[in-house]
Amino acid sequence: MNLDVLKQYKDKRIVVLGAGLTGMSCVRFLKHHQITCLLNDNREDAVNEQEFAHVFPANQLVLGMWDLDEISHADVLIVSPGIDLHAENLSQHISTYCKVIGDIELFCQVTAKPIIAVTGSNGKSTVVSLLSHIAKELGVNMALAGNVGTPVLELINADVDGFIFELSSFQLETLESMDAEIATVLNISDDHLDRHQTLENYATIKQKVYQQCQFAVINRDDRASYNQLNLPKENVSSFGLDTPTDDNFGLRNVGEQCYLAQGEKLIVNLNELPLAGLHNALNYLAVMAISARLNWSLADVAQACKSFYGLEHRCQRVETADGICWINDSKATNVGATVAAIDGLYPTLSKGKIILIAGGDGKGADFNELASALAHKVGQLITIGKDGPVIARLKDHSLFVASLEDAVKEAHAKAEPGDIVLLSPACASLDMFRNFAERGNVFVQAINALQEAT
Ligand code: UMA
Ligand code: ADP
Repeated sequence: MNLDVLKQYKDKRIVVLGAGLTGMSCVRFLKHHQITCLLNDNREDAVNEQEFAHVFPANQLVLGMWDLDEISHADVLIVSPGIDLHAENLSQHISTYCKVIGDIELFCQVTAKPIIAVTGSNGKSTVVSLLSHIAKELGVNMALAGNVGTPVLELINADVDGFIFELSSFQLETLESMDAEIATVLNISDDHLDRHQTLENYATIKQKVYQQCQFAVINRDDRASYNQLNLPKENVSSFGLDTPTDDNFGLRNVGEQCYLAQGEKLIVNLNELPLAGLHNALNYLAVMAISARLNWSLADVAQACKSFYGLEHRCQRVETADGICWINDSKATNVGATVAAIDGLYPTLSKGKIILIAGGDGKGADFNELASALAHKVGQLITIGKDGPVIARLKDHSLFVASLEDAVKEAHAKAEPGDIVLLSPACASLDMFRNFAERGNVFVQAINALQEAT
């Protein structure tokens, strides 16, 4: 670790914005290195003041409002990812001499260990969790952190050989010193446009990982995810659904069977892998490309993939005895994820229809990109939440209902054996729920309640 870097933070006015997981990890890290800071959160009850004073006696705490005086005099602002400096009108108070960073930047300034950085609009958590699972199966000691849940600084002292990071666009905004061993932007589709304004701006932020890595794994099917790439050819490998050339990754058909392949070499039959749908085939291919660069045996990697059954709330089947296939895809918080779920499930219908439950907070997305899938692959649309009425307008005979429980009741009334009822909201959950996990759990509970009642 390069702890000398931290000298620049000693005796500086440091303000940490946000007292959530990230903010608290920063305060703890700074305290560990005898660096004091002020923690500021505009929520009144963000932390217990007495407890904070006890654990961090040298630090100041300001809750319930932005401390504009401190912010405007700060030398360093460490900003939590959920805080939009523009929306909060904070940027106008930040001096031109102030360094604005995030927790990932602080981590990268200090660490010398290899980092695998994964970003993109969809599939990040699946890919990093799968990579972490494979590392364990292969006996490679790597820690998983970032947007997936554990703030990176919590693990900075971990006794590991390297880190697997899931990075969000919010975290990338304040990152400039990463030197990742491998980085990938899995894909780009509308997300967080309420914060990033345009898709171009969002794609540019995502591609910052390619300016801060030694080797890039790109999705050749999604030009917007790599159109700013500026690395020599030998430092790039690609994945896509077409037949791969050279040492790149893709799909190869042999008779009726479809294989993951590197160039001409077959790696594993897609049928042998647990995660269904072409979007997951892409996720597997990205993982293979990263693994190859790490010199992991692809046969061993394929074997390890067979024992990874996916994460909760991502196209997960809810067991029932009613002959209806209920699917919880609550983590589909943007249009791209919902289109991927519909496209992936539609070919599995032998008869019947898809009943889609969608809606919530669309974060400024353009829902028209759902129109084609709704028209051709969805039989009935039921919507909920803030943007439910807007989505309902995209399909005839749609229903807009007041709650997820009501949506489940309506879906049950309209469903016949052989149908799929898919909760894939294309929206964030925060207008109705604490998070996507609560939304998924409410969905499952409502299904179970119906099963008991009938
Ligand atoms: N806060 C304010 N004012 C604001 C916004 C937030 O004071 O305008 C305060 C809140 O009162 C709260 C704190 O900031 O006390 C929360 O900070 P935060 O929203 O940055 O959340 P953290 O708890 O630090 O969690 C963050 C990520 N959250 C977001 O990006 C919104 C977590 O990703 C991440 O797991 C965690 O850091 C560890 O790295 C969550 C997420 O929703 C899962 N990510 C988005 C996504 O996946 O789409 C990007
Ligand atoms: P993220 O961490 O990027 O949000 P997740 O792995 O949690 O990604 O998956 C989020 C949603 O996106 C789920 O609904 C999942 O089914 C869908 N999804 C997963 N991988 C992809 C992909 N490669 N392309 C499109 N959608 C995907």
